[in-house]
Amino acid sequence: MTNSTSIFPKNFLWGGAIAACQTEGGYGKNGRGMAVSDISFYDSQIDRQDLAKHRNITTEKIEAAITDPDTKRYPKRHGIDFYHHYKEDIALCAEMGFKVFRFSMAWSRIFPTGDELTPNQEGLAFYDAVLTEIEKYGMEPLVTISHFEMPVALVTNYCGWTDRKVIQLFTRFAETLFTHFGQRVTYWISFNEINAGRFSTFKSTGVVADKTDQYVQDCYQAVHHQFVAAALITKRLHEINPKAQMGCMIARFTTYPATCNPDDVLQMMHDDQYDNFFYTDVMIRGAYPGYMNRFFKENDVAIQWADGDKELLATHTADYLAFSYYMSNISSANPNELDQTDANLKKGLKNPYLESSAWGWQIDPKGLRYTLNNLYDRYQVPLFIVENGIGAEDYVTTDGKIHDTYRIDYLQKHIEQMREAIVDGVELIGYTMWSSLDIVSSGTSEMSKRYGFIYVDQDDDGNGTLSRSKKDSFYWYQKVIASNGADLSLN
Ligand code: BGP
Repeated sequence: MTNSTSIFPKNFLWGGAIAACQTEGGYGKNGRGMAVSDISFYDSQIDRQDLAKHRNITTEKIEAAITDPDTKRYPKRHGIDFYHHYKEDIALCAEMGFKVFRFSMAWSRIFPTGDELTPNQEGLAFYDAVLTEIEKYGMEPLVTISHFEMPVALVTNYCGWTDRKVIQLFTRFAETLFTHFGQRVTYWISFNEINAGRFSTFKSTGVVADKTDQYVQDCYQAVHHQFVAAALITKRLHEINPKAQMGCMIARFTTYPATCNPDDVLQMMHDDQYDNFFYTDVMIRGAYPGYMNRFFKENDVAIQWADGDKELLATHTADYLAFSYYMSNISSANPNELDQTDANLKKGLKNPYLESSAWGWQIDPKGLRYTLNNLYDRYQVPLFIVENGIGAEDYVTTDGKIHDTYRIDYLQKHIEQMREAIVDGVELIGYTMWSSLDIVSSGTSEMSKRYGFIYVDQDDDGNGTLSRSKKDSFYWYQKVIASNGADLSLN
């Protein structure tokens, strides 16, 4: 169904998303400190179907990167130079008709080592200027406070989020944003994909596997500190700006049982509980769920609680549930019987009923409708899709166009399912497609894995003019927004 009267609420927040660590550049500029994202390197020999070795950051790689001044080898240090192109980029998003613009404020641009008592004013001034551009076009800013960008000094000095002291440092960072930007921002997200603390630990919590002999314990203790920090800043946000809303966010790993065998169904139940619901149960229901007692016992995890933690989690829960959705996976009691494929943040098992992207991510629009119903039935809070899109190798044709019909097809099918979910009764408040422009890939640091409505002339080695060009999907999305989701037709 591509043409219909709009099902979407009249104030539906259509937009797109980016992250500071994948777009800004401005590395070392105006006081910005080194972030964990600056350790991510591009590897031309990367195996797109097996990113595990690329995700494993070692102490050796960290130490080498910290002393390496090169920027091209570390693509997130230059991003797409949003730091100098933000006015043009925001104007292009406004031309598409965006109602909301999702971006993150890099912690190390405001507190370079994370430990300072006062913020870097030049960093605040940059985000003042970004907000001014967003406001100029009547868009709502949606600000992610932590998007895999913690100062690397917190890793070397505190072992990342395993140290409870980081709660106080993060709260200082967030309070600085709330007081400085005050009423200019209504929608906030505490942690991008907080469940990445289990699947991509270094960039999410700063835990380094070869630095600990209790890796799983440290993963969950670090996430516990993030839960407490999220509750604390939610409390402070509501005190500072009662109209503002704090979202929690997960990477939604939607998964199906490989067969109707009860063993596969139980595996799906556990995967769903441990990989998804644990995080949103704590941040929306306000308490650790009972099923985690079994998991912690079976994995020798003993969370260290401080006085007041339980009350904080119970009292200051998230106002809405944000999530990223790219693909779906399979759960099997006998995973070795199925072929593997790659997926966001971790590997998955192949679903014979689904096509995959060139990076192996399984494309499942109906899985989005299932996910929306599943999450809304469980939590009855507003839902916000803050990442959805397809990474692909886009090419500029001789006539200077970029015919990304596969991206239009992907988005059209997913938006159709969003429409169905709304008819199913789901309260969906917004959609920020990943990503507004082509940016440096989070998992692989490639530029060639392109997601944007806007093509950016830069290759995997950081060469290019950085010129911005409108893809076919730019014009398509412009029409989708103008019709409030009623007209999804290709031409
Ligand atoms: C999510 C991140 C985003 C985005 C997305 C796509 O985990 O929140 O930053 O990058 O993944 O992943 P990738 O860029 O690795 O294709």
